[in-house]
Amino acid sequence: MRRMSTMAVMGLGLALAMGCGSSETAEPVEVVSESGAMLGTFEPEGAPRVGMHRFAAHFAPASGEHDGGGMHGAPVMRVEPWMPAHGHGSPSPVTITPLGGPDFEMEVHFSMSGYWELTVYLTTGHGDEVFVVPVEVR
Ligand SMILES: [Cu+2]
Repeated sequence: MRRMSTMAVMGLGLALAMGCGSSETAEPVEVVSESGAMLGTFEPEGAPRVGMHRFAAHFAPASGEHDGGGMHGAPVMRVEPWMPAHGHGSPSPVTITPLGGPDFEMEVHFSMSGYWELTVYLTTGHGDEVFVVPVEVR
């Protein structure tokens, strides 16, 4: 009897968790590029889960200078997902949609839960920047 009620509670929790991702917090992650020159903001659309997951990406000079000098021309973004604990990437390429200037949308296929890193390569008129974005997938 006790076991039954525990199962029921677990089932309810699972149903709630699967029902609506938007009710959970999905904090934007801010990452400074390896050169220190730029700041990337990566905002998941709902808490990251196994399957396809969308993020908004925004880039700005890390110094806070307002000229946006790092973003001249049309910046190009490339993303490589990686799961360090298991030494594998994603089964599908990341879909990247440029939204103009420093804004992008990306869709990442997480094949399993756990800790992932998204290595983001941004090429601008001023050179290449690399960001390593930590993502906990449930
Ligand atoms: Cu894995």
